[in-house]
Amino acid sequence: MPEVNVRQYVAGEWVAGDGGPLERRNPAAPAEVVARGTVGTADDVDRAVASARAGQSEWAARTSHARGAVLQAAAVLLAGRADEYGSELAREEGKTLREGIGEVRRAAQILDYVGHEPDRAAGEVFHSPRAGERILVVRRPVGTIGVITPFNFPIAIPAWKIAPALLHGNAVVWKASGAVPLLAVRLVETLLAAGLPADVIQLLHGDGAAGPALVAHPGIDAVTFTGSTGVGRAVASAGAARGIPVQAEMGGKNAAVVLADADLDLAVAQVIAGAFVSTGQKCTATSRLIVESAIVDEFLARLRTATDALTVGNPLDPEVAIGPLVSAASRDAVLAGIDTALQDGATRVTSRAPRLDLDGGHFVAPTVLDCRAGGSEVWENELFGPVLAVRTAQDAASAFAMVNQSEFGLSAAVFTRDIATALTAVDLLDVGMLHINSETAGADPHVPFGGVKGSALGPAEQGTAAREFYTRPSTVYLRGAA
Ligand code: UN1
Repeated sequence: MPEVNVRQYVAGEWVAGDGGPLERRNPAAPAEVVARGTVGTADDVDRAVASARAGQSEWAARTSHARGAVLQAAAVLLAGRADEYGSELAREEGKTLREGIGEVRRAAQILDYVGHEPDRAAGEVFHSPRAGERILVVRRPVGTIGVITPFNFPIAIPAWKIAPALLHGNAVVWKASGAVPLLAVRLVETLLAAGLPADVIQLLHGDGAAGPALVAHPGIDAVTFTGSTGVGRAVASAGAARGIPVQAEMGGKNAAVVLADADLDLAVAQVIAGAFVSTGQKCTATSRLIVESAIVDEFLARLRTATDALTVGNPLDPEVAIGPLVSAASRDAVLAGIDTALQDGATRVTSRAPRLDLDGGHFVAPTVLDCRAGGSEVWENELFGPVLAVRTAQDAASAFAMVNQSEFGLSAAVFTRDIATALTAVDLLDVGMLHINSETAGADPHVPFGGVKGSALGPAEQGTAAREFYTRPSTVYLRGAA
């Protein structure tokens, strides 16, 4: 496929960024350039914010149903291009074609769900202690929202931030990850083709100056961010210094607990999906496995067989289950993390050597590490790759305590056939999302998505929860004049 010249969308025009070159190569075959352009600068941010602010009030003055109709139309357009954009996504990001197409469809589903928000309840009505009065709580737009998105879901995460921001009457200045500029262009093109007014969305590229400039800009009224915990906290402190709300979705070290009474076939399949799909590059990926001691030998044997059977390679090949890491730097960091764990006493459960040299791509074989005798670093810290660290617990109670011994609290999975054990997990686990008998990853558009502890700051995303962040309440004491 030819390389695409990716531009920014600023003040109603597709323009080159003022910054240095941006070049995105296929992580499975780095000789191939997928997209080329230039990155955004603080000047680009200035122009984008000014344009967004100029357009916001007119957009907010439209009915909510009119705004929703634009999102619904965008959903239809996006679904119609799912194969094409999904293939671009796979070439740009490295996840498999099936996942790439699935992600574009998912983005369409999110736009459609949010596009129907006007048909849902819009606020609350309270009684008043005073005769002849009602008290309404209505929701008003926040203003102009800075949106900062990661590489790993190039269109689904942007959709779940941008759609509710727009629906609730805000304008958006979006700084996309420099690793996935092409899908960012596709989403903006789709929204414009669906009838979104030009100045309500602005797109900036790159991982340089634009992000910090956006967060610091006095014209930005709130920032939503997904990425690492380190950057998320920096964004949150910059936001706090300016007195604006920040929503940050950050790291995870998500555990799957497999208890002795679990359906082991189900558990193996789901743990593998959680740990290795998207090459482990999901904040919701399973990166810790806690197995009840009584079944650890059997479970690890099954896990090893199934993991060894996963085909790694070109994500466009339908036989391939696991694509490359997003970059050479990520691959090197993941390989270094594995080495450190092995030097520290962990042992490799899987047969394949982690380093895989295929077409010069950034591949790492899916790797399971037995961390019973060492490897606390890989047990505690997010590697963001296809690496699963394993420890054992004597019983459910100690397994649940281990889940909670983490600075993170995004998602967890518990595999058991005992409903009482499952309900205990519901009560005890400090996570934003708990899966009973399914993998740790995944997020439906109509329910809250979020974490606790080091995994998140601010209100949850998606579903009706999104309204918390993208609106501000206004309490109205309503009386007649008489
Ligand atoms: C999913 O589990 O399907 O960055 C979505 C991430 C999360 C999204 C996960 N914010 O991986």
